[in-house]
Amino acid sequence: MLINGRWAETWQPVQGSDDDGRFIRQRSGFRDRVGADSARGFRPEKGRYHLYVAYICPWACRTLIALRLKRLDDVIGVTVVDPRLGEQGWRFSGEFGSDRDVVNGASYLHELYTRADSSYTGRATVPVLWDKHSGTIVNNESADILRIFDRDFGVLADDGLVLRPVDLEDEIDAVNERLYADFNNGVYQAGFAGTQKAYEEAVGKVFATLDWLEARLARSAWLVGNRLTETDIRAFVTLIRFELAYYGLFKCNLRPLAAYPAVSNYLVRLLEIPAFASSVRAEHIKAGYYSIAALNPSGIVPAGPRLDYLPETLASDKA
Ligand SMILES: N[C@@H](CCC(=O)N[C@@H](CS)C(=O)NCC(=O)O)C(=O)O
Repeated sequence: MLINGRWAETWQPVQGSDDDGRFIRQRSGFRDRVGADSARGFRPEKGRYHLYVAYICPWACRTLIALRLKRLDDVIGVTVVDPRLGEQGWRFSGEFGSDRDVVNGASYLHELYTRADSSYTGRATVPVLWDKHSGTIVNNESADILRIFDRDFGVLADDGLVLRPVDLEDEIDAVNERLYADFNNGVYQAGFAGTQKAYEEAVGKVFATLDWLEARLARSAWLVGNRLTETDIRAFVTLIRFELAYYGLFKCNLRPLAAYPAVSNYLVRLLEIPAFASSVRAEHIKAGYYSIAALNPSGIVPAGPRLDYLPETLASDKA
């Protein structure tokens, strides 16, 4: 991570933990908006902003899906980091189906953080929404970036689809809260638990949430209301990684997804939407998660699983 603007230690995956060995995620440091709500005057403009993502990362991929659903592809550029986190964190190598940083010419993502704040202390995480105009980070919190894409780009975005419609706000927020705590972050709490107790607590929450999702999706095609919302994006990014990484590496293995027919059908339906499918690179997900030496010292990436619901094209792009 960065301490006072200097890369201080070899990268390690555990962000923080409490006295019982529970994994704690760092809070994001850059939280501005674009448009009327921007504290620093970031205006919505075509070609001005750039999004840095990793295909392995569920948080980054939720912003990528939102960008494509809102048809902002021509307005905001995208750069993809390498799937494996190295000694200096996320790298731009142009190898493994990832990109070089043509916007800033950086070799590592942490360089963008110190360009934005020369005394930055914290982890250099994806996603990053970068302003090319003033050479700084607008926001590095995926939940905010999702809403920036949904609301802040006005006529530059497709307003035919609203990811957090006003009439559904309360329910979206309530479902998101449970999804985040017990599922999106719950799988990480299972994977990075420092004690048996913390692991069992986390894995229990993950599968209780899958039971709950199954019941909701048996009644309705979408998680909230009768249309696609940001809640579906939040559920998708964890579901698509479930069997590729969390079931094995994070020990979330009480049951496979196939034990949840409504959830499985929902995942297949979401994969039919190009914005969702194009955010998936199975080989990046496997290579990235299984490169975490603390959890997989040999570095061996499993051959499977073969997932019937995953189109061949998404499983390729060898990392
Ligand atoms: N709160 C952030 C979390 C992002 C996050 O934790 N990203 C991970 C990848 S999945 C990361 O970049 N980790 C690098 C590190 O911890 O050094 C968000 O949702 O945007």
